[in-house]
Amino acid sequence: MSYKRILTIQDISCVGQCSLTVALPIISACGIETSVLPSAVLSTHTMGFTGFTFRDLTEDMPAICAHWKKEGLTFDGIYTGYLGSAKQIEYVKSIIANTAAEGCLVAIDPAMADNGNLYPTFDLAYVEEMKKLCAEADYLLPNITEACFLAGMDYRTEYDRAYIDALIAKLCGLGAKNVILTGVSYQKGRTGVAVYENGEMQYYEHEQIAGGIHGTGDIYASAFVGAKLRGKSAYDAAKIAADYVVECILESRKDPDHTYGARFEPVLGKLIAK
Ligand code: PXL
Repeated sequence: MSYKRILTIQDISCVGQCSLTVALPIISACGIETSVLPSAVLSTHTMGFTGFTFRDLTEDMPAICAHWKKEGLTFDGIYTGYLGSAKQIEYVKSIIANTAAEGCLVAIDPAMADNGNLYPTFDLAYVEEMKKLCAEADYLLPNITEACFLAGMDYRTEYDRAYIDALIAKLCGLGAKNVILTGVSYQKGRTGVAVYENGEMQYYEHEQIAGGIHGTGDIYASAFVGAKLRGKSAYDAAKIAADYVVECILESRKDPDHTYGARFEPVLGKLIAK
């Protein structure tokens, strides 16, 4: 397996176990050089904390991209998550155009919504821009809420296979080549991932652990990207990431007061082993 370098573009939430503070250690643990481009710096993430600071780094992006271009730096993978502004999406597309190595894997986690609602810093104008970024995705990794915003479909908590198929068809209509849809639950107590790749749908189901923990979407996407870049199939990477998230949640449950993020660190060894 050749040594690979990935670029991940998402925010630094200084405290909160999400975005870059999760992606950098997890992808590095997968044995991949991980370059970072912070989209914004926040004192904490935006869910459950109030009064967080927010420094948008949109205007730093063109010069960073120009420097990388001058140095001839390219990436074998580019993975985007929570971004700082709608305008930033234009710059992110330019970074992909200018720094993707041949065969570069582009993974887009729309990271903008959950449980039927957009996160506090986003609006429908951002959703419109995110739709355009979907066209760049070799792998689009939304949860159901994000998929609904992007697809323009109603958010439902109970649904059938036809609803999931319709969501995924609309995401492919935006230009996403393959879709990994998380949080797909067809029966109580169980949840899973719909893996749509090369026109074929597969589903991996596992135990659902009650009570939401923040940041698990970021853990999921990071583990998926790490496993995929290490040569796993999309289905195997989706399964490895799902099992890892379950391990992280079980680990976090040891302290019921620790709800702002998942304790992914003590179980990194299990991910590495896979
Ligand atoms: O986990 C997604 C995420 C990333 N970054 C910030 C967030 C959130 C979700 O709320 O607030 C700043």
